[in-house]
Amino acid sequence: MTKPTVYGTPQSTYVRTVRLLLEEAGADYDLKGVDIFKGENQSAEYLAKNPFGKVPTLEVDGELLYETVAITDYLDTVLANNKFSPSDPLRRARMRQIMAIVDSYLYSPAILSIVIQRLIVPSQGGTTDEDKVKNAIAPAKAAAEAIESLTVGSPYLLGSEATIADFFLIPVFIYLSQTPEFDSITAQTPKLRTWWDEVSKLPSVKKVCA
Ligand SMILES: N[C@@H](CCC(=O)N[C@@H](CS)C(=O)NCC(=O)O)C(=O)O
Repeated sequence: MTKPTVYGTPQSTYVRTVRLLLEEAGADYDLKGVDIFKGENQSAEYLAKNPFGKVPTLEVDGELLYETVAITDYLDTVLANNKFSPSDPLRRARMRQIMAIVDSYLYSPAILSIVIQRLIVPSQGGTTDEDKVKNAIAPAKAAAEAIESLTVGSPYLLGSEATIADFFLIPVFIYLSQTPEFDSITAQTPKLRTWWDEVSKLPSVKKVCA
């Protein structure tokens, strides 16, 4: 297998998900910048790699792969001997369930509404849309509480070993924990708080999410 190349913006949560797996697997890889803040993901060159203009895209052995679920599954298999996917069918299903909750119910309110309005908009000189933030708290809280009900919470979401589910949730928490809404969203999720205290100290997290 050739050295994998990840195309994407280093600040992207999904790019970070893929990089966390690569770092935890001890793999060598290249990161090629595609800056979503400058619209580089909409260039003809990038759309030829990923027709949806989303980051990340992975290139390996002349093949292009997009969608973080597919990329992480592939890398876990070829680079880590499935170390990050439980072999027990129910725990594996729980891992996929948490990943799907992050994708379908957490990412949008947490990142697209709260984080963008609280962190990105003001950093670009704009004014936070308080209504957008307010309306996103309940769905983000519901998603966090659903994950709470499925997690062990210490040290990793599903027990003693990190799984791909951890790599999906960590990048969202990195940003969300920097907003004032984090406390209310995680008020009823003590296991996730313990989990967050532990995983946020991992060297891979410090490296990828710095
Ligand atoms: N379903 C995609 C989602 C990836 C995604 O939403 N990436 C964001 C950055 S975190 C992106 O590319 N945003 C740029 C845009 O939507 O124009 C995946 O799993 O890879």
